Parts: sequence; C-alpha cells; structure tokens
Amino acid sequence: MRKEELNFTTVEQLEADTEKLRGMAIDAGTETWQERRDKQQPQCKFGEEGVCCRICSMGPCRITPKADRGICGADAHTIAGRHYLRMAAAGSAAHSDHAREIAHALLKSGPDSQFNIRDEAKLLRIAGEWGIESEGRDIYDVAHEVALHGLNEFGKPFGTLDYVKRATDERQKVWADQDIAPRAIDREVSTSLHMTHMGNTADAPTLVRQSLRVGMADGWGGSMIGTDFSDILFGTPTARATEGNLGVLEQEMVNIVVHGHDPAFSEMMVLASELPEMQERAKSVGAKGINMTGLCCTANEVAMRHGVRMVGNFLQQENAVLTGAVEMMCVDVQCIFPALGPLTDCYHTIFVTSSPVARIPGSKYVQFETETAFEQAKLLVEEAIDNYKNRDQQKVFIPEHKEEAAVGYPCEQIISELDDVTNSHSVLTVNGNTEERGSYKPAIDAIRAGVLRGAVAMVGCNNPKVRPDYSHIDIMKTLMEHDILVVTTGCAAQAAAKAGLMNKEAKELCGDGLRRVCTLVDIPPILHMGACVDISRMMLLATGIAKDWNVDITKIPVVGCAPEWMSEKAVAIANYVVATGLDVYLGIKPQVHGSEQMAQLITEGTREITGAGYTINTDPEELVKAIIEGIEEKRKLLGI
Ligand code: BF8
Ligand code: SF4
Repeated sequence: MRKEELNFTTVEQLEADTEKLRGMAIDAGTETWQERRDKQQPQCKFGEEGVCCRICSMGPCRITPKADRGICGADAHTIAGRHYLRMAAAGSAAHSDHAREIAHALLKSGPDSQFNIRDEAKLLRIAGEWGIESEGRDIYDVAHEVALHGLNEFGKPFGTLDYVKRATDERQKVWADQDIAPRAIDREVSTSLHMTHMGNTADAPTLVRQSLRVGMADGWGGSMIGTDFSDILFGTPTARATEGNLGVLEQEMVNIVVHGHDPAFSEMMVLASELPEMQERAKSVGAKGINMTGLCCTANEVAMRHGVRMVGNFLQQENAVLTGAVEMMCVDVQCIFPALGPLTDCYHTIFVTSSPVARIPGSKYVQFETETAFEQAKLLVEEAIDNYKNRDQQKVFIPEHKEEAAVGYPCEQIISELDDVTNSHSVLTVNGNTEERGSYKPAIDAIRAGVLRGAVAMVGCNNPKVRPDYSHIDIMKTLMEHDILVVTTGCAAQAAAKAGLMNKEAKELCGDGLRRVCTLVDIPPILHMGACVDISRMMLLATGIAKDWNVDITKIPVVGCAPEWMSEKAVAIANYVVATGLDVYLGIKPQVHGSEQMAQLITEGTREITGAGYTINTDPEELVKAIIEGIEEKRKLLGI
C-alpha cells in the first residue's frame, strides 16, 4: 500500500470520539476526567513544584519566599527529594507486589492446579541461572523451587538481587562501585520510606541515589520476576494479530473488559470466556457471542498471549463504560479510576474488583483466589452474559474507529525474527557484514550501517497535562520518519495501536532504512513488548545489544522516552532505566522543580553516577528533536 492510501485513525478523530462520549456522560448526569480536571484548576503550585511537605504532623509545611524551611528545618531540596524518592519507592512497591502475586501463583502451580507451566524452557533456563537442579526432577518441583527462590528475592537478608548478574559486567561494576546495586526488593522500598521519615535523610544527592537503587529493585527485581514468572505460567508472548481502540467493542455481542495489570486474573477470564458453554449461553440471551477485550496493561498482557483486542489506554477507561455496551468491567490492580464506581452506577455495566489491594466503592468485590480462580472467572462470565439483557440500546454509542495491530515482540520474538532473515539480510547492511543466529547482531549491523539510526523505548501513561495520545503518536511518527526503531509498552503501546502504527503497513510512514528493515523482517515499525512490567524486557534487550556489540550500554544509540507519564511506577521505571545507563526523555516534569538542586540532580547529577540522565521538555516537537539529537550524538561518539 502507498503512503497516501493509508487511512489510519488520527488524533483528531480519537478526540472527536472522546468528545461525543463525554457529551453523553454529561447528558446522563455524570462527569468524566475532563470535568474533574477543569475543577482542579489552578493546580496547587507548591505540590506541582514538590515543595509541600506533610511527612509529619507539625506540617504541612511549604516553601515560600518568606519561609525557606519547614518547621524542622527541611529546605526545598530535602522536601522535593524526599517526595521524589517516595514516588519511586511506591512505584517499585506496586510492580513488585504484582510480581509477588504471580510468584505465589507459580508456587501453587501443578498438573491439577488452575495454573500450569506453559513455558517449560524458560522455567528451566531460570532454574539454571539460579543454580536450581532440574535434571530428572518433576517440572512442578522445579517450578516451586524457582517460585520460592523468587519470593526470597523480596526479603533476603544479605547480598544483592540475583538478576543483577544479567547486566553487562560494566554495569555491575558501576552499581557496585556506586553502592546502588539493589538488595532485597522489600528492603529497598522499606529503606526508602525510612530514609524519608521525619528527621532522616535531608541530603538531596543521597535521596536521588536511593531513588536509583529502589528503581532497580523494580526493574532488575520485581518487574523482571513479574515478567519471567508470567511467561512461565501463561506463555512467553509471540507475534500475533489483534486490533486496538473503542471500535473493538461489538454491538451484538456480550462485551467484557479486563482492566488493570495482574495477568493471573485476566488469563482466567479469557479462558472462561472461550468455553463453548459460555458462547452457547451468550447465544441463548440473544447475543452473537462473547467479546473479551482489555484495557491498560492487562490489555497488553492478554493481547500478546491470546490476541485479545485492546479497547484502549488509561484515559479511555471511562470511555469504554460510556459506550453503554460493556456488560462487565473486571479490574485487578493499578491505574483504575475510582470514578468507575459512580460512573458504572449510571450504566448497566457491572464493575468488578478482585484484589484486596484495590478495593473501590461502587464495585462488586470478588476476591480472586488462586485455588478457585477458574470457577470464579466462569461465574463472572455468566453474570456478564446475563447482564446483556439490561443493556439500554438508547445509551449505546460505539465509536467505529479501530486499527489492526501486530503485537507480541518480547526479546525472544525479536531474536527469532532476526534469525529468520539471517541468511538474506544483506538489505539490512551496506556492506553485508556477517551475522550470527540467536543474537541481535543483524540489528546491530543495521544500526552501524546507518540503515537504522537507533532505537527508542516509548513507554508510559496518558496525562491530561498534555494532549492525550498526541505526544506518543507525534513522537513515534517522527522517529519512524528518521529511521529510528521504536519498542513500546504500556499505554504508549496502545496509543500506537490506536493510530495504526502497529499495522505492518505503517512501514510506509517510515524513512527508507526502517521501511527496508520492516519489509525484510516483516515487522511493524513500532514493536509491542508488553505491559509496563515488561520494561524489564527492554532492559534485557538493551543489555543484549550492548553485549553483542561489545560496547558500554551508555554508548549504544538506544534511549527511553515517557512523554505522557503520570504514575509513581513511571518514576521507578525512569530511575532504573537511567541506572541501567540509558537516557530518558520526559514530556511531563517530575514534581521537584521548586528545588534547583533536585532539578540539576535528575537531569545532570545522575550522569556522573550512571552515565545517563533525564531530558525534560513538555513540548513533544522539541522533545523528539532532543531524542534524535541525542541518538545522533551517541552515533558520533561511536564513530558510526
Ligand atoms: O503500568 S502506562 S497508565 S496502565 S502506569 Fe498505568 Fe501508566 Fe498505563 Fe500500566 Ni504503566
Ligand atoms: Fe514540616 Fe519538617 Fe514535618 Fe515536613 S518533616 S511536615 S518540613 S516539620
């Protein structure tokens, strides 16, 4: 297809659909995030700049021209630094607690359990990595020992995390020399809370250093365990076709949305919905079948493993309900608007919460248990089907826009795609360098030859502080034009899917080099690597490239970008990406700018510790320009 013939959904079309749904919300006597955002204006400047402290009950204290210290004497740098570290710690806790749940599911796996081993090879590989004997043993015995070993990483009293050994030798040395190698996951979170307790660390550089460390407890700990154990239990994702955006909801089917992050629950929902008896039941109530869909990171998880279609990302969660066509929305943990409670009261949608970690007023609470997960899921699917008759057709509006997306590119899939072209990949290089199977060498050759200029990991959320999805889509398109490959996760991935950028035809929007690579390897220009916990996959991808290239990871032309981030998890992620040696480009300001010292530390100060830092710019055009310049600078330093 030619470029002119591509007719992908535009941001303006996405916005028009959102506007129409918002109007329907107002007509129904309710509200959406747009109204609540407007009512919050102007947002508190002290909070925005990170100089409001309520860590003890002598406060709240805030830094103003007449008060340069809180009652205890904490200054702007201390207050902003403590707040920043607390965000990183909370983010690390969230990802890691999710991983802990998956580890418990692995511990309970068995041939007769609700949870089975789907990727035995990965289990055995990790067992080997951790020195766990597998020869001649029952696979579930091995799985349980691996699960226990993983759980021990959360609280082991001595040493650093085992996954640190996966990093390059150079990184391991930096982390050891700088004393930022992560110890037990819970310890780093706990120590961070201790350090920021009233009367403890007041030194901003020390707070930033601990932010890196607690971030790594996530990226090289909790998130990595979450990803690996999910792959073992539910299968390592492989490339598959799906679709994205609200248009995946079906007028004549029972629509169920799974939303959140923990795949243990959503997997069971997907499997239950596929049972023939459920499909029959759906037909018996006059529907054509069951349409299982996903939102936020849960969507990424089930799309990559089952091809389940993706309704949308973070700021679209209310929109899904507003279509009036969702019989049930089932959530687990993280990024769930409490607004869904009152909103679903106005619609027939049954809002189900399932985790003691995320109980929300206005929801039906079904505590998900590993022993009974599948039975619980079946009951919920039945309830959703029976709710179809309650749909008020007057209230239904399903926007038509949706786009095809090729998803499911974890490191294993990327290597296998590269292997497929190993014998014919002269198009990837200018000089036909030799390449090796099972490595990133073909991609490295393409980068060295300049066919690809580099790669960007696009990650993160939506945030009403910028035009939702616009920054993601605009930046990705510009990178594509400049022959920069994009790997993506989380809500950034969904933005790409909604705009058609994961359609293989989107290669027509690329520069010549990237287009040739996409054609030869048969991949879309934006590679979907999963949910936000899967940014750990990106760390392994960058590590693999650095190892296969034999250069320091700080030198490879690969960077991270979170143009619309909002969550504390994003702060943890940004810290471990920087600790890993990759520059991070942010489109939203961290709330520290009331302290010049903190602003300097996160952009420049970390470069002296890890060789990487943030570049912050709220203008997406300027941000992408900085990314391209950063990548070209790295190329120049490498002499390529
Ligand atoms: O973990 S990108 S809004 S859904 S925090 Fe949340 Fe942000 Fe989306 Fe997934 Ni990640
Ligand atoms: Fe105020 Fe210090 Fe207490 Fe913070 S810790 S609220 S600055 S007295």
